[in-house]
Amino acid sequence: ATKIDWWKGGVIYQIYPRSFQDTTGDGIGDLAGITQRLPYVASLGVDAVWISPFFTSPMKDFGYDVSDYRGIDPLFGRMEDFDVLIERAHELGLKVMIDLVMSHTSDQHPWFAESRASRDNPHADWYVWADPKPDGTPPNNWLSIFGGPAWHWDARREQYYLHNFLVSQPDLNFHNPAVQDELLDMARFWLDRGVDGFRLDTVNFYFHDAQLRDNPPLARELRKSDTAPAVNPYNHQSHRFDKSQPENVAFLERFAALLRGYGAAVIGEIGDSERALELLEEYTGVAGRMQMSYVFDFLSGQDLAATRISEVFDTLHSVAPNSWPCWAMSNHDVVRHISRWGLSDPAAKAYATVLLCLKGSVCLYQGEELGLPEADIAFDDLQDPYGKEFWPEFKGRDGCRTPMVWDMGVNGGFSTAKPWLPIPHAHLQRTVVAQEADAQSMLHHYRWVIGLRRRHSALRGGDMTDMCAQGPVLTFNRADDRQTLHIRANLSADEAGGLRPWQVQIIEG
Ligand code: ISL
Repeated sequence: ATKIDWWKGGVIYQIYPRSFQDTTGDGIGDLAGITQRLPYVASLGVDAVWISPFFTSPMKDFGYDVSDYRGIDPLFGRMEDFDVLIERAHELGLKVMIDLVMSHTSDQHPWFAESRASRDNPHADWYVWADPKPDGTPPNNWLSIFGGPAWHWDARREQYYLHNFLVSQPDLNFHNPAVQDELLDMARFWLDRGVDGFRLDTVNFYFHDAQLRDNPPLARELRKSDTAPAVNPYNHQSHRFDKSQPENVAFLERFAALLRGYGAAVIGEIGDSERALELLEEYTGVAGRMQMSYVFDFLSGQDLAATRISEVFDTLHSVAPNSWPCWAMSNHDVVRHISRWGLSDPAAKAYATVLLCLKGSVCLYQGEELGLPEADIAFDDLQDPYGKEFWPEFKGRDGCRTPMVWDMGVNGGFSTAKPWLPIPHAHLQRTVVAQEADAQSMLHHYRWVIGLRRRHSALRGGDMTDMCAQGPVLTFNRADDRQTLHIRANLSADEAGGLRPWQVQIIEG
């Protein structure tokens, strides 16, 4: 049997640093807090952590707007804290993946400060600048994911710059080789500090159409349930990124070559794309430009029926047969799946079991293992700029970003100070300490099913065959050269196919 790489079929635990553990008493989590809680993470049996951005940032998008890629934001600590975190993680057998946001920087980044100062400075061409149309309007019809045009007028340069997200997140010009070289150097910097891999934010957004052509009309009706968060009246033109991107493939190959030298892995986030599955194959298929791709199939929708799961894998089988996806049901951008799908505890347990039996890698989002529901955040407490823009149709992403609840201490043991987002009372019924003491808890269930996956090579790396949905009953097999497992899951609250409500049967043989 060939050696299976750690990431292949691995379970990756996503940590949102602002909300994991505060050690400084400012109501915001930090790196020392993550280190303090690593034994808990290791106790879950996961292979790796993915830590959302902790780099120097004005925090307009809570770290997804970086102003120094090689610095730690003082809110989160210092470089020494990061070195300790890595060392401790490795002692515990955990890999560390960090989140690189390379598509754009903060407008506070020194590169952008210089770039906007004139049209002929060393960084003049590091961002995407364009002249207005003769009538003064933006160069084309591109729209920002976070609302409004994707172009912002800069009075000093008398040009527009491109931003796919916030105005304060100017888009780096990947067509400029100097930009690519610098970003590769930056990745090398973190590899040398010992990280085991990266989550690449918005990997399909790196390159823009160099000819700045208008987007074509909509290829299909925007279905509100398609993307998550569900309601964004402006993002319907983001399919400009779906054009084939030979330049991106070339860049990812350079990135892959760098990683090979370190044995590191990447998981690229393919977002807002109608061609997500084609890109999945292009990036993670036989050519191996990335190890894994983060896909959104289970991060959206009003429910997750057995039929939808089998449809996803049918499509995957025909469109991206050699790909290696990374599945997730929750993350820091979408409504927690317990609330999104209105799941009872038995239902949430069944979905966890199914998720961890699927072929691919799996990302779990902090608090998911506690069965935390989405928090209801009042407008006055709102922090997310995306939410402020679209309230009340879309309430933003704060509801899934509230702090972890550890024990019955003040603020659930998260912080001695008022947390940056309020902790819902309902969450305090579901603390780690309370669930450790209850053999039937969600936490114990996650630990059990993660352990099951660890102990069965077929669940981690085996083939997946014969997937089929009959009504609410999903069946499939996982097999490698050592074992075969038959999985039957009743994804409904009624008896079906001889299974109790929400029962999942895993039979070896
Ligand atoms: O959340 C989404 C649903 O519409 C996606 O479109 C999301 O905006 C996209 O996948 C990019 O997300 C990532 O980059 C953003 C950042 O705000 C998100 O937190 C991050 O996950 C910009 O850097």
